[in-house]
Amino acid sequence: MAVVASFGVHGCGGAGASHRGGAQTETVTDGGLSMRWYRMMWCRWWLHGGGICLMMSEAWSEIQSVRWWVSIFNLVKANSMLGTSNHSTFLAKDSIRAKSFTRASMNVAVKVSRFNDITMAPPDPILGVSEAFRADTHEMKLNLGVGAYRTEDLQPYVLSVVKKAETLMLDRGENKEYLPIEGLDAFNKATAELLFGADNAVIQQQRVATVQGLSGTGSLRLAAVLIERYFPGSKVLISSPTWGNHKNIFNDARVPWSEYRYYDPKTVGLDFDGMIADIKAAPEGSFVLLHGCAHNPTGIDPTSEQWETIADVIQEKNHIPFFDVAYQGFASGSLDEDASSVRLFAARGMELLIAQSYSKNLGLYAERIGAINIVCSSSDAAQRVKSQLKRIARPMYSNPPIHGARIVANVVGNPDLFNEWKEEMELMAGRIKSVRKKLYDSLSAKDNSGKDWSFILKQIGMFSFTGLNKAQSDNMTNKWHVYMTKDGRISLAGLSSAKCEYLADAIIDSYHNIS
Ligand code: PLA
Repeated sequence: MAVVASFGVHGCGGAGASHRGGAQTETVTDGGLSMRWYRMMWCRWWLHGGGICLMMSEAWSEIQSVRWWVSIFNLVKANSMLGTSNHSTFLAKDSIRAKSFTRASMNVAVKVSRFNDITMAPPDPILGVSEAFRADTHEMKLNLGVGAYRTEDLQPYVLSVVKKAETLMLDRGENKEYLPIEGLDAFNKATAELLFGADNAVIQQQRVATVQGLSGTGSLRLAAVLIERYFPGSKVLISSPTWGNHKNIFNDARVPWSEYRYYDPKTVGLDFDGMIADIKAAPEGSFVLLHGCAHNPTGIDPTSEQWETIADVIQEKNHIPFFDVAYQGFASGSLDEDASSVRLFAARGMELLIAQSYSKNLGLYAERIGAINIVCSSSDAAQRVKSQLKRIARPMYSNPPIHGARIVANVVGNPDLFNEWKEEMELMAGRIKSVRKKLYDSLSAKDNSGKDWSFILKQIGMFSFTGLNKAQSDNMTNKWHVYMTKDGRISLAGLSSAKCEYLADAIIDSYHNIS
């Protein structure tokens, strides 16, 4: 319920004559009835039955002035003539609540919001963690929720190649014209080549439809809409567990999904047999969502032999592979190695979808830069698919932002910057690997229970899936001020070597003392 203290109905009907500053009448059309009314700041009191309205003004001094009372009198007269007075359209509406107030009844203008049925949404399971972290004032607090890279001082990091590319762009005095719907050509070319390798047959034969997207999320969403539109009823198979937003993306695009087994808590590893069985059991022609590298949240990737078997089964069942590549270069430190799963499928001549993101590997989180690539069996099909992706993008956001696209195109297109980028990426990936090792060492040294923590070393990418349950994760946050997602995932990209021992204490306490 909103108390209508100030009726901000400007623009409804024509403005009436102004009596004096601050107290003016306006003609308002409401439900076909016209009435003259006073704009005021606090509230209106309607004296019951008398047809008189008493108004509070913005300023006490104004109420004391004779002219103000004259203007009130004029207003009331006008309202009576129009037959509105306190039987106005406001009173006729059930949105006015009457309250008894000594001898007079007070009608506080309270409006029932049209949005009343909208309930409060829960905080986002990942981005909501950062909000809670910001509100915490404890000096030892640690944000291991969102996967965002931090320096050893736990500060956000802007890559030096990004700064160099931005300087180049500024020197060139680039304009801010709209991009085409499909995005920046130079970016689309660079991103597809980075993914497949410039000499890949799919590029040479122009069989890839590439459209710039709003980072990984927006690119996934474009593909989801394409699936909903052109493969109605087809299911997307997603790993259990997966990045939480995958489900939201397919739900909102009205694409049915189901899960395939992926993580085995007993081995703290891949449930490969379960995964293969579930992909086999899915209806023919399903889309199989795969994490290209650095599976989120588990940090467990199939081996190259396992990837071959996954490709076999997908081919047998006529499924369509759909890769989410959000961490190219960030898992191993090598762009080519992290793209090997995608390239293996492309080399088999399969049609596939790949969403890319530059949030992590170029640290362009807020620039929202990524792409959707759809490999088709002919260049003709690729052109048609691209035209439909553009058609999906146009009513959603018209065309994508230019800044991040130019940064990527400049970094990838300039051999010096490209090499420098690879070095910086190795450094970032290396720092994450070193805190992973340090955390493992600290846990092993401090925990005398005999528990084997080596699974942490086997996981790759920015995350570690600790195996802590919700209650234990809550203890990490409530007692230790370590912010993490409730599925037990911690982002090692947000950890410094200096905090490894503290984190190990928190994990040991939560693991052993909370069930
Ligand atoms: N796909 C996967 C598997 C991801 O982990 C993320 C990001 C994305 C796509 C999308 O990122 P983008 O839209 O910025 O390109 N996952 C983060 C952030 C790093 C997030 O939840 O949005 C995470 O903490 O899981």
